[in-house]
Amino acid sequence: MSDCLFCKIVAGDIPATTVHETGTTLAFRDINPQAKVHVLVVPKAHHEDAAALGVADPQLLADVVATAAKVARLEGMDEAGYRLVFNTGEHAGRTVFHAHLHVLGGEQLGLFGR
Ligand code: DGP
Repeated sequence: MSDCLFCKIVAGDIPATTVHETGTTLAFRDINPQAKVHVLVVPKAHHEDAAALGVADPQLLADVVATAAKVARLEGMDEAGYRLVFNTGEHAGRTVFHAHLHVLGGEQLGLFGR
C-alpha cells in the first residue's frame, strides 16, 4: 500500500534498524522503545492486523511468530523470556495499520494492565 508506513520500511523507502529478515518477514527496532529490547516483526505483504493476516494467510502469521522467536534468540532473550504483543484497535492504542508483532524484553517486564 502506497501510504502505509511499514510498507515503506519494508520497501526501504523509510530507514529502520533491521534486526533480521526472511523472505516473507522483516524485524526492525521500534522507534519508541518500551523495553530495553523492543523489536517489531512485520509480514512484508500488507495485512491490516493480526486477525486479518491469520484469516488471509495463516502460514505468513506463523512466519511472523517464527521470526519473533529468532529475534529473541539473536537478542539473547530466549532463556530469560520475552513478551509478544499484537495491539488491535483503539483501546489497545494501535497507531500503525499494517500487522506487526511487538517483541519486548531484555529486562524484567511489568505486569499487564492500565
Ligand atoms: P502500535 O501501537 O501497536 O500500532 O505500535 C506501532 C509501533 O510502531 C510503535 O511502538 C512505534 C512504532 N513506530 C511508529 N513509527 C515508526 C517508524 O517510523 N519507525 C520505527 N522503527 N517504528 C515506528
